[in-house]
Amino acid sequence: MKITKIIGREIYDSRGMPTLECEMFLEEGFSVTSSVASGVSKGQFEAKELRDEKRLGGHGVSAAIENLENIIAPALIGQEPEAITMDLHMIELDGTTDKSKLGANTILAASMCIFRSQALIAGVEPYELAGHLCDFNSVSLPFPLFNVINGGAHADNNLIIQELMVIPVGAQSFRDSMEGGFVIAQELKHVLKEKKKSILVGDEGGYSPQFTDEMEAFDILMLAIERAQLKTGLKFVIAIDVAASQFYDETKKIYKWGHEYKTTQDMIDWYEKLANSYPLYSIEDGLADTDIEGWKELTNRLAEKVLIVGDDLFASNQHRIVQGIEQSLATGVIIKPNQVGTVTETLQAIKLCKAYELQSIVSHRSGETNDTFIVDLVVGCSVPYIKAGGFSRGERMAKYNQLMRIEDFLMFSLLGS
Ligand code: 2PG
Ligand code: MG
Repeated sequence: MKITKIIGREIYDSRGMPTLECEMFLEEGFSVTSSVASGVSKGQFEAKELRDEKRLGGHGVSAAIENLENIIAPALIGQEPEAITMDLHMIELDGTTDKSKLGANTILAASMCIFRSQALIAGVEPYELAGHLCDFNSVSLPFPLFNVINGGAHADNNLIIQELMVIPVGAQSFRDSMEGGFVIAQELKHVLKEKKKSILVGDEGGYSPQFTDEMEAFDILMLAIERAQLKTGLKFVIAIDVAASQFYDETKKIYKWGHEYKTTQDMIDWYEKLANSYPLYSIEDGLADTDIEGWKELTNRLAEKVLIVGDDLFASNQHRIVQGIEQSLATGVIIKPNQVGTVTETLQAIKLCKAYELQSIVSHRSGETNDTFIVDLVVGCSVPYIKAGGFSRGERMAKYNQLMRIEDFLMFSLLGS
């Protein structure tokens, strides 16, 4: 079944910003659609999305649509969809190392449609195709990292840390994890109300009130965790995304921490204190993406106790992940398709992490759509963790709900009913 037509469409994401949707038509009247997420705390090593120069305040995607319809479409139309060869072909058409010519958003929108078309034609679920392309022969459901408190660039409050997340431990199924997520979100809401704090949510669906300082946020979260543990019998551990590249001064090699300044050493000492005081499971982007010596020390000092995760540091880029492996920079890697711009490269990054026993966490972006592609990556490649936002907002719940549908489907197939 061949590709007959490809069109681009400007839609609006969860923050009301323009983004790209791609529709791919196949013979016999079939079609598939994809849409691309976008970050606000973007790393400098990510593939570049293409935005219009002036339209819609410089956020429009009409140039990306032109590239999709006039450059990518003619190269794909008339052929059977085939993810790997077509992704490589688009990389060649672009010709840059960061996809800045055609745009990582343009290429990824097409790439996800090619992938979905290939699965459709083969009569398999997209997650099965993901596993097949990576040579994995089992599927699994992940642990969710529920982002319950939003700060940094994702909220209008004074919290420096971008994300405080909780992971339910001991759940027997993904559905059980979701019940844990429900209870923790409700309990946190009650605690915040008792403390007379706002329960408005930020970009990723976590609460975003003002706090006296970071410690108050941790202490309030602990109160909710204690109550949720009593109610559910589950254990909850904390994951944080500091997004430290956002407040690092590269020339002075210093972190601007509110009204203070912290050295790399101060940051690491603080994380050690946190790890000794709270059930801290992981620290993402605890240091900036260029503070390489700092990452070495952070991992050296804390990796026994806490998962040390690189996001901006790796930008889902295989070359950067290899450097991280060689220099022992981290023990975990965030995987985001739009950081690299093709499904194939995303799958390769996951495979690399598996081969070198780095924990991978597939992640959404702060600007999301209802596209649930990341769910297929997680399940098909048995990625242990997914980070898809708080326990609210439709675009975040779309991912979690799809995971429950897949779990039901897998259970039914297993039980033969
Ligand atoms: C991150 C992401 C997602 P953004 O830093 O991990 O939470 O944020 O999409 O804004 O880069
Ligand atoms: Mg991050």
